[in-house]
Amino acid sequence: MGSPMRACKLAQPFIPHAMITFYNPHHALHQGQFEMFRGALVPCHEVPARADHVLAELQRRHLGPVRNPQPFAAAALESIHSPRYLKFLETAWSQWVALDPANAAHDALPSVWPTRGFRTDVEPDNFAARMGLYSFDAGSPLTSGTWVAARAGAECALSAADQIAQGARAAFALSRPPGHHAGADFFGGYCFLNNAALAAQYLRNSGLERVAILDVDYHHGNGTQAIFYDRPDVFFASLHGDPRTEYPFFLGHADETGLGAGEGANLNLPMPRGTAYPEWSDALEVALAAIGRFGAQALVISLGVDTFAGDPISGFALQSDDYLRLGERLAAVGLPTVLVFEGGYAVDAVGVNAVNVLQAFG
Ligand code: B3N
Ligand code: ZN
Repeated sequence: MGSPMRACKLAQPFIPHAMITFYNPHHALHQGQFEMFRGALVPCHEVPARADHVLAELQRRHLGPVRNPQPFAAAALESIHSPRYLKFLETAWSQWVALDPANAAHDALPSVWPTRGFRTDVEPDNFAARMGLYSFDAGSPLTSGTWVAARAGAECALSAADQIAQGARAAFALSRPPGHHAGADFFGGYCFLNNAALAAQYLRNSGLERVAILDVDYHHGNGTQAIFYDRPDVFFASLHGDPRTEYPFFLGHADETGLGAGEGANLNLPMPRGTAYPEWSDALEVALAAIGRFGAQALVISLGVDTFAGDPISGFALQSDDYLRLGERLAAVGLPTVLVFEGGYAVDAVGVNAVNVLQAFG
């Protein structure tokens, strides 16, 4: 008797319960040229090759199926982001080129922002002013393909969350551009749509009452924190470089514990430059214990691997093997888990490091 399984034509070896990956087929449409650093334009660190390396390593190790994301209605993005911000992102490139056709040759970067005492309720007509209204740094170039790439990246996170809602143990969103710095109505830190927040909200909407987000990227996930700061139903825990010295500088201190109904549902564990796995994993245990006390029914991991010792823009000292230990530890939590790709700029190592987490997760 032939089984239905034998009739299937599998592109990859069949591995029972293998983690599914949702890969953004449009990610390379977002390819910034330069970011501002210390007064100069330097080549972007957040490059398409990052995701290409992760995909290649996944395929080299035959770590489960890789699928394109499914499409989602606008309401899915509006569950986290404001309609006026989404409209801006969708139309920004055509507005930029309409200013001057020559603009098509280079990316749009903000240069003016509303700081304390300025108004943000009135959307300016001026394009540069709108860029500033909807951003917080000059390191995140907006390109011709940013909207299409960011939307498909968000759909990877939503598709991964949908797998969990349907009973899968784990799913990986190979999203690019990353997301955890993006707020409800602002971009920055190479991020435009908050993929992890969208996944967490999707899980809430699918009936789970308590969801935890654990952010292990080197940089504090200021956007994710801001989105859920006053909410008791989504716990946010973050391990990151101390914002007194590390980007994004203005959020991520240990005394940020949540607001109002969300008091107690935010945990920041900042650490000094040079932190290596022994101390870092102590903080991981603190975060996991808090997530356990919260009673999370599912976990979303903001999986940045810019904690790697060789990362060119970060300051921790994790080694490639440490990501195997991280994956094992996350699996031991025993919760349905969405893993969402965030930072990691040591391009030659990013595939090995990210896939070490996934392989050890099992
Ligand atoms: O921190 C930087 C930065 C540091 C070093 C650089 N070199 C050595 C040229 C260049 C830039 N820039 C601020 C923007 C950092 C965005 C981080 C995005 C991220 O990974 N978030 O998780
Ligand atoms: Zn990062």
